[in-house]
Amino acid sequence: MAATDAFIGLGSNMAEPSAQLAGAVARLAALPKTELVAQSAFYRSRPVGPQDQPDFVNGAAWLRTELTPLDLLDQLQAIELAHGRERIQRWGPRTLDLDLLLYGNEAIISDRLTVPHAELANRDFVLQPLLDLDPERVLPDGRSLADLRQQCPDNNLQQLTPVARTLPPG
Ligand code: ROI
Repeated sequence: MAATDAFIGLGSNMAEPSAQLAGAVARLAALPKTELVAQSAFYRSRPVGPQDQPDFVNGAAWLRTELTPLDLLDQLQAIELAHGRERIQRWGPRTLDLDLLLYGNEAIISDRLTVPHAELANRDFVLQPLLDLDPERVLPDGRSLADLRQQCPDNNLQQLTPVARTLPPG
């Protein structure tokens, strides 16, 4: 099977968020049939949703994978569990959230998965890390990440780390 470029959103606002994200990137890099192409900068962002919770740290990882979307989703959920994720409160604090944002140029709607991620266009803490990784990227419906970023609400992103590429371009 040919490899597909997949983009994973990372978020945490509990138990040393930056360390949670760094650990998650290491686990993503170790997934079967998968290479880590690059990781975005990490950003501090104000919470969307309930405000009575800590700021988040957000980022994204660019994978090149031969896993199917659902196999990749299973792997993401296993990593979340390994990081002690408990689904207590909708839109509440979490140790680690991994979202399958983009899978090649595919549009997927199933009971377990919506790709591109439903909230992608509305969240600067998702769009900016994606732009770090692939500034030319266009969604399956033809909208560019750059245009969406200009139009979306501002969550006061503050860059914490640099962008890091691990594979040569191509
Ligand atoms: N807010 C920010 N800033 N970052 C997130 O990753 C995030 N994730 C969530 C909710 C609670 C909606 N708010 C968020 O799930």
